[in-house]
Amino acid sequence: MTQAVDPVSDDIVTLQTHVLQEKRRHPDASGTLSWILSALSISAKIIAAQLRRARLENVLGAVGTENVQGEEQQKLDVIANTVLMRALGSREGVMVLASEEAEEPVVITENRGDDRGYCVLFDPLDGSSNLDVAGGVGTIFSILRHDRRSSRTEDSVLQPGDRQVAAGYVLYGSSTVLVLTTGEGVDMFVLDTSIGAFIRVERGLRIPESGRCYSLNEGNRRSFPAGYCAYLDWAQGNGYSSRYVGAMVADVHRTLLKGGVFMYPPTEKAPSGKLRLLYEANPMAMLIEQAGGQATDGQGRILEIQPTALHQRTPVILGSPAEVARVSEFLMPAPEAGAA
Ligand code: AHM
Ligand code: MG
Repeated sequence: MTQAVDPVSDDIVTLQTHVLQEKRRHPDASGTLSWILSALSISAKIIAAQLRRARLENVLGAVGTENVQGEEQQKLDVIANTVLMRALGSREGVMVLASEEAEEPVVITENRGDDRGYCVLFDPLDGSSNLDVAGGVGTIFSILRHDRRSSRTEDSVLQPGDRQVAAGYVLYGSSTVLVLTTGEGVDMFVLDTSIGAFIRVERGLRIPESGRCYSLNEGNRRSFPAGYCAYLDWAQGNGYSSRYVGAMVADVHRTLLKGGVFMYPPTEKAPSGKLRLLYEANPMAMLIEQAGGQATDGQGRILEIQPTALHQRTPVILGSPAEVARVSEFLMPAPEAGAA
């Protein structure tokens, strides 16, 4: 017996159609955001194709240069960055582009004294140390409306994460998955390479309320603040599993779908953690909150942090609300002896 098809709930929706549908719900929108999302989608397809052929084309390994954070740049970091800069830089309405791979934001259009136009911030190829072993890597992006109050156009990128109008990531894994929020829930798309289109596979994605899994680099445990170690002792005593790819996009994607908690705590080497606020933590925090989860730096919501520098770092704890709440409890300072 063939299964009945419901033409409404079983409809085939590409990312492009999805974006047009969203725009139709906001008739006043200029359409600029749709153009930006389309540039991100094209970039993701190009990067996915490059990654698949990387070993064959001999573009694996380091370039021999370091980026602004003193990290060794992989050839594919540079390629992915160039693809995004080219695709986004020519889109009308893009005012500023900021990348993990570039020291300063790139101003495309100068401040015209209004709020029209957008800043797009991205980590072109996150987790790129996984490339040589064909592991999962990703692109992370954050979109802010231009802030006309900023004295210099490029300072417009320094807005707290709760001002993001859209955020998402692309996971280049066993399939290419794009996860997107425009502030009204989280939707997931998978690249159908045979037709070259992202197809929507999930609407209104919700993170599980809890999940018995933690994800962090336990090799750094000796230099974690005591609260994290106490949480790990608790989790291990309660039968939790550990999963860590070492690529934020892959680890956050698993956490989003299966539940649990992902963390990058402060360490001796990186006292503010390793992950960057503006183009790693903020977009992931927006996605996780939009899916019903929580994201904190151990003290408060990541999305409320006022940034002061493009490449600033922050500790990250994000995932299922019950698990983030539990980690936060372990991080609370013990009440002073004798306190009422
Ligand atoms: P990158 O942007 O230079 O690739 O670094 C960020 C990556 C994240 O994807 C991942 O969560 C983290 O670094 C892993 O760091 P570590 O190897 O210290 O566990
Ligand atoms: Mg990164």
